[in-house]
Amino acid sequence: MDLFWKHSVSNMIPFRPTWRCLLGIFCSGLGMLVLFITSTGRHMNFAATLRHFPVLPSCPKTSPLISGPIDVTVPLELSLEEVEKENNFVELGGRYRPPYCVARYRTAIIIPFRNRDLHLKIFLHYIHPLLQRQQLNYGIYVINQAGNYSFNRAKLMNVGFWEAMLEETWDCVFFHDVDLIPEDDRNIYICDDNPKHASIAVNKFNYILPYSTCFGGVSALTPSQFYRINGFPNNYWGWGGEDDDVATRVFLAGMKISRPAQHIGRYKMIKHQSDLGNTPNPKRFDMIAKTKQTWMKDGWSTTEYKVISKEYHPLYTNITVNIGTIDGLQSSQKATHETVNRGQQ
Ligand code: UDH
Ligand code: NGS
Repeated sequence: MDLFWKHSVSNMIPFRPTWRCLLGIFCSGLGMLVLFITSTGRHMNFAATLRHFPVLPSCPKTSPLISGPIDVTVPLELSLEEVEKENNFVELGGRYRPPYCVARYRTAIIIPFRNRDLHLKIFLHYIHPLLQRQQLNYGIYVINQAGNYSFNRAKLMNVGFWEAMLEETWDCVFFHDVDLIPEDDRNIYICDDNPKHASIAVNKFNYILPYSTCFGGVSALTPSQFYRINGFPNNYWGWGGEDDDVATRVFLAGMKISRPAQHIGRYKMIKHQSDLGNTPNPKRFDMIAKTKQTWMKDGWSTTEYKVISKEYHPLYTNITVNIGTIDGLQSSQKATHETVNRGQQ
């Protein structure tokens, strides 16, 4: 061995494979094989093993795997187990990094949720392969509102932002309705220089933006853009208006809405009935007229909630939260009664 070093290193003799060296290569190969065999479990697969070797190149700026339009159907018979099997490279909690290159972008997807299991299954079936083709480092967070008080989409978004950022410093956060399925994988799930409204062409509206300040469905902000608008409002209980409030925040914070091209920002909305507990909020028009006075006082920094449970499922992280009621976090009893009344209006 001494002789080997003396000759090959000290004397700067060009490298020549010796039987010792070949033995070394053989042993490393054997080591890799053992690692591969011992890591065939779902969440410690070969791709994950590869990542322990810091030799991966950066992913290209534009993924070569992107192909364009996607034919979205609603596969009702598909089971969640089948969707899990389709997505073998996804790690526990719905986390993924490309196995063959280092992702340039890290994106968290936040889904406001209650009682939409069928939609979630279809969403996962389409979104995982799309995000993988885009070569992103991503995580999927389902923020499940506990109880049956009025739904509060915007507050769940604030909760999702907090919870996702606790786990990782994401570059970009997508706020995503569960019933919207992207129909083109050139609609890249990364952030822009301004807050982005991604779902600009939805089949429900004949693929036309319904109004110029529309910001509902799917939107994306960097953490700094999110802080700049003070996040989403917390006090829109029931359907409507909260996304208009966010659009106004974007303008008040001196930014504008960025959008993908019309032929790319296409989505299919899964048909559904109105949900119990999400009837139109009769106060929404008054509220959106006052965003200028409220946006600094009410936002992500004032979001109060309690995490009830956090579960790492194979394809998503499920965070069930108590977000309280219109009266705050404590008075859920009185407010549940109000919900029932409101539902009967
Ligand atoms: N959501 C739930 N559960 C609910 C309500 C809403 O998970 O009970 C989430 C879900 O992610 C959904 C999003 O909040 O995609 C937005 O809610 P929505 O789908 O009710 O709102 P949207 O504006 O549709 O997309 C409203 C159409 C209601 C049907 C009206 C029929 N006339
Ligand atoms: C507006 C709502 C928005 C909603 C948008 C599209 O009128 O919250 O319609 O709704 N604003 C108000 O009601 C003030 S949709 O048909 O997609 O459900 O996002």
